[in-house]
Amino acid sequence: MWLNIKSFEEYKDVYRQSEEDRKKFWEHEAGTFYWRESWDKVHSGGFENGDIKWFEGGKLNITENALDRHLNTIGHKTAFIFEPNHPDSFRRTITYRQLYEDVCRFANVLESKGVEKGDRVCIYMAMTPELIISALACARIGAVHSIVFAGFSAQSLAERIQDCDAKMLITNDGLRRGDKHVPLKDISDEALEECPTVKNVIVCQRTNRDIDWVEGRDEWWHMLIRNASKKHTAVEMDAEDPLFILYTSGSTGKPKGVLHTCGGYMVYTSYTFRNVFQVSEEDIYWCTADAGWITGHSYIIYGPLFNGATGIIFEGVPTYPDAGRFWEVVEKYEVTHFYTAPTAIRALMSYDLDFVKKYDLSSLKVLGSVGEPINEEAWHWYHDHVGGGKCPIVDTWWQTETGGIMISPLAGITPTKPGFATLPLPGITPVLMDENGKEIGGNGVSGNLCIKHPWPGIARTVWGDHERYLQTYMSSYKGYYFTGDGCRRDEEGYYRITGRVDDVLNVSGHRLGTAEIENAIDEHPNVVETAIVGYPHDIKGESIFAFIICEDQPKNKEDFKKEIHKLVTKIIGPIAKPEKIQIVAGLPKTRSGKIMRRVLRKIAANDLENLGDTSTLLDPSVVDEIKEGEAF
Ligand code: 6R9
Repeated sequence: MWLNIKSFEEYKDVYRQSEEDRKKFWEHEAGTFYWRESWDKVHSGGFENGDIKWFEGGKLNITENALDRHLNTIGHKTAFIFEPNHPDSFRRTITYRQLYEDVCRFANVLESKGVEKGDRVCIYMAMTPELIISALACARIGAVHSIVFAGFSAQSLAERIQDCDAKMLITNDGLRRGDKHVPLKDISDEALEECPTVKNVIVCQRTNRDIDWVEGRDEWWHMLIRNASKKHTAVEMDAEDPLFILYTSGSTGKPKGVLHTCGGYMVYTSYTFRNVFQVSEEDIYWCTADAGWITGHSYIIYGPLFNGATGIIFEGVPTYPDAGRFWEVVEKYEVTHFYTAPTAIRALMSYDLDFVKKYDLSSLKVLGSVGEPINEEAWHWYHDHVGGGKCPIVDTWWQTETGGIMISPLAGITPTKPGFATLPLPGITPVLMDENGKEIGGNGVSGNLCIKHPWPGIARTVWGDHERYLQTYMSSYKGYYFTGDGCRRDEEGYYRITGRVDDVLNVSGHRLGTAEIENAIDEHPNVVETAIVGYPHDIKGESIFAFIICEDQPKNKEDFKKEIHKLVTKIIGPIAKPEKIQIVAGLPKTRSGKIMRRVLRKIAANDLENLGDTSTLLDPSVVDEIKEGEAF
């Protein structure tokens, strides 16, 4: 029987057991899945050498656990409800059997196009069932999926395709998100000019707009699946074979392709989904994320399917056609579990409460939060007005690299506290580190958050750059995984994540590297150098501030800002546009040439009193000059 914790006492008990014998704990969890052959070794490797393996030698196909296994028991149960961008558009439900057949059909299509085990397939699609079918079909044939959020630019898409040498691209003609239209096929065409490895493009119809067509390369989804068989024998994978790559921003350089493998990721996402959300058979679970982010991978696609849950695939945005959209959907499908990001809550809080009150939200049992720290005001609004004061909030802390939820309340079981991710899941050992790289013991302390022991869901490498993997996560504190987050453990031992301590921004729950944005802005012919920092923002959590050194003073600042926005949108995507720009003569640099961002962050936040020690700067006078300048 798989683990399904039902009381706080049991949680504490299980946590203790997991600490006493980690291997036994995870082996038990893994034993609840269908494996074609059992593993030779539960676990090997560690953070010292970054050679972590789980369930090695075990043979499986993850889709047999997500789909085939359910056919005889819940084949007729709804796996997904698809809710389109506009409430009046065509919506549909898909049972587990239908999903299984669709995945098999598409797996056959992929194989007929020559995609083989280990090949990379890039998916750049609207939030529709076909996105999920594409990912699962890749997993079924052993191809590695790389889903790219359909808000990224052609250049970002091209970089991600090139980095992993993807052989195929699956996309839509276009998509609608709120009242915006995104021409996915045009963007793909532009990206593919730079991507010689892509031999086939499969286009799924969504907007029916005119698109260009490359004969011999492009094919329609609906034509290809027409005669494909609905039966497919899944390809056997080793537990440690790659499952997917997902690109995420780091503090330096271009985005990294975080790699997850089949066995460990399966065990971890399934276990965390079941215990955190406590979804039962009749429940309707809705995670509002996009499948282009890790939350979508783990808690729209994989975790819920392993557990036979009914989920919602939502194509839209919270404020279209109006700010009642989320609550309209909750009422319509009698959603029981609702999982979203603080930025969405804060955005909706700014509208009239009538948008919430208009709908019957009494079906809700559990609310979830993910992506960034949730401020107390948003927590209370969510709790009182959405949850009617009766639904526990699970504030789930985790990362692309962790594969699944790490620190979180178990719904209805762990006593919650606003702003706290509360306690680690059994099997996870968080530690706080001081500046000297030593563990900080006891409670009522703050430090950098590390994880002490490997868990099955941890990313195994950065695609094509294992050195960077070691450097980023395993070198700051030898023998530990470093999360990049700061954290406080209060008197009761509860964890509160305070935000990134590295050069990663979290804008509306999206991770962006400062270096990435700086590099994009530096492409402007009139820009000499840029320094990006984040500053607090009421809705986005954090917003982007650019300090720019120009060659010549721009004649018109507003025009300059527009040019910068256009450039950033082209190179990265609209989410990376700086909200504020200030033109400066110099940047505060240390003698070793590093930008002292701490000072710029204070200036951006208009906290000019406590700039701290600036004596180590090469030229401390630049700080005064920047303080006096004005942003636009
Ligand atoms: C799942 C996801 C990871 C970063 C992480 C942290 C922040 C995520 C949080 C949270 C406070 C929470 N973060 N969940 N901070 N409380 N409940 O968001 O992955 O996109 O990789 O971002 O997001 O800073 O390090 P990812």
